[in-house]
Amino acid sequence: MPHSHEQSLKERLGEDNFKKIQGIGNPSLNEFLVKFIEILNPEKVFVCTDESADIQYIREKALRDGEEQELAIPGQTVHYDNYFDQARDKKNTAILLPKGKRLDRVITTLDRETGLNDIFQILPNIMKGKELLIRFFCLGPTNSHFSIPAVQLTDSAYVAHSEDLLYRKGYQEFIRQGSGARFFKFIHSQGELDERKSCKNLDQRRVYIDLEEDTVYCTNTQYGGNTIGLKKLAMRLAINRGSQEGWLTEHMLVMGIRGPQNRLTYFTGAFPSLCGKTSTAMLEGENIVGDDIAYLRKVKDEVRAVNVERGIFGIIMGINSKDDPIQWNALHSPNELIYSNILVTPDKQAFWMGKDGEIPSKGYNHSGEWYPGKTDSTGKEIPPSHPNGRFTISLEAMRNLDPAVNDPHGVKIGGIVYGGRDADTSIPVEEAFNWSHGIIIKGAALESETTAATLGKAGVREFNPMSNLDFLSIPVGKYVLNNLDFGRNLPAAPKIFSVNYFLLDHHGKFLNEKNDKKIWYKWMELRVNREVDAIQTPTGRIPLYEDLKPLFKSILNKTFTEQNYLQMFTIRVQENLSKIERISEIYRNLLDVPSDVFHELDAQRTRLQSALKRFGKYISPFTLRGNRI
Ligand code: OXD
Ligand code: MN
Repeated sequence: MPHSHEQSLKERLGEDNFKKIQGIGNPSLNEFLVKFIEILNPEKVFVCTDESADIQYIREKALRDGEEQELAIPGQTVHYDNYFDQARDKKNTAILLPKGKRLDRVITTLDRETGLNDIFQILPNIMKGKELLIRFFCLGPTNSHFSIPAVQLTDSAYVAHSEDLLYRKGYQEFIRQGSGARFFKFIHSQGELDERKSCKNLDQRRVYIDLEEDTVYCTNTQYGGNTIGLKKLAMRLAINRGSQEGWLTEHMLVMGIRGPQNRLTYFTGAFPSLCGKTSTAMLEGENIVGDDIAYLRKVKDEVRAVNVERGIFGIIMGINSKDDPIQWNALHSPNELIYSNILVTPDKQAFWMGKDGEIPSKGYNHSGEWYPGKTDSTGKEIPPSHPNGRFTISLEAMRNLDPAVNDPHGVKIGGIVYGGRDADTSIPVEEAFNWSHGIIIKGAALESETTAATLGKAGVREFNPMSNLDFLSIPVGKYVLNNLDFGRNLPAAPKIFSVNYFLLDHHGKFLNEKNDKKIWYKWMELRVNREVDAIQTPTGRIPLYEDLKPLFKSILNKTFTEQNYLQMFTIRVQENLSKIERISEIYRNLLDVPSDVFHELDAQRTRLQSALKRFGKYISPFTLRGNRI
């Protein structure tokens, strides 16, 4: 390395840490480190390799610094974020846009120069008196054409520890990729902390994504969705890179569904946050590969997918022994895991909303000491745990982990599923007519009600194409085109489906129980393998009653009546037409929208209008029984 870099790094890092960086031998990494160590100006620097002693140092530091506290079950800790920093902060998260480039208004952007000026006012000396932790990870399996190395700079041992549970080790991967490695860079500082170890300067909370430099800056925030660089921040960088190279980064689970004779068919599934993605990936008896982010590539006419991560940053609310046996078991065994923003009782037991058992009468949570009826400064009652409280755990703690999870070639995808939180329009499961219908009508036209995973009001219906809108770093139209092109010329593209776990009846009651989703996946598995027929409707292909009934009986031991089927699978024509109008209007105002989007939307409208004339506003699935294919 140039003499000046070497000198500067040696001085700042000390002999041992310097050797670790020298071992990687990547000049752009050295340059990056020299620049930012100077700006952040920490008192100390620790370089973490893949060695267990280094990783242990980070775990212990999180406890020493009070960012985590130990719980009664060995290996478990709890962490708290600032009371007002409990979700992804969309308002202060921006893609930095170079002059002359355009992005849609639905994506928050900031002129690049303005953003960099702003962040470079906040960063100088932000780590004064603190220890900077430098960690190396790999997005996707190591030793694979999916692998993307990444370096994280942070002053939070909680962030560095979480990443250890969530991502594959990357120090060796940096070495393997050599000096040409195109790595992602993440710089995080939680800034000043108060006595409760929560961020003092939320007004300087920033998350800026610089696509030009593959770098993300993030300051004065603690919530994992804002700070764990490799999670939602890396997605923006990867979407941009994949768009240039012809592969996809999706907000998707990856899982294997078992069919007859133990056949395993892999699916990906896109759902907005807090809409059942993790609980789907955790279905008992099926195999999990990943629960949140997938890279998809075409290899020899097949769609192959990998889990970008190796752990779960899961939502804890609602997890109970009956509905979530796999997670329950992992949470009650001595596994290394970090809870965040839950209630901890005086005897160090973890409690969250929806857990089995009584609500404790006191404890400690994200608001400090907690008791039932406690209100916050706005007069709002504080629940025992935050609805977006989380648990961070390695997938290895899950007994349903798929053996192919680290396969450098990924798994072959047979089906792609899109789902949102939709009270009144989409039926529980439906297959698209073909790739383009699926990508546009099931994926690009997805709507979902907002949840506690982002700051702001929950329950508002929002456009969320492929459940990926929050993470897009390219125009929506271009993103949709990339998806269309991805499957266009494949001889056997994966089948595309929609699911809706949140459909209500006319009295506002959920039409499905939490575990009914298992049946939808079993049916999709049979469809992918061409073992059952379907009924053609104006919106897609739906299951036959005769196929669902035995699945409900044999898998859930439930009697699925004709009345259940009728209620769930009645096509709601008017609601679907209104949705087409809403979505068409949105796309008319977006950039670079491919004409296929309007063709598919128009064709769906025409089918629905003629069905409306013929059958009225609600079409019973029994009426359409003759359209069997
Ligand atoms: C997540 C999210 O944490 O999407 O996965 O918010
Ligand atoms: Mn997510």
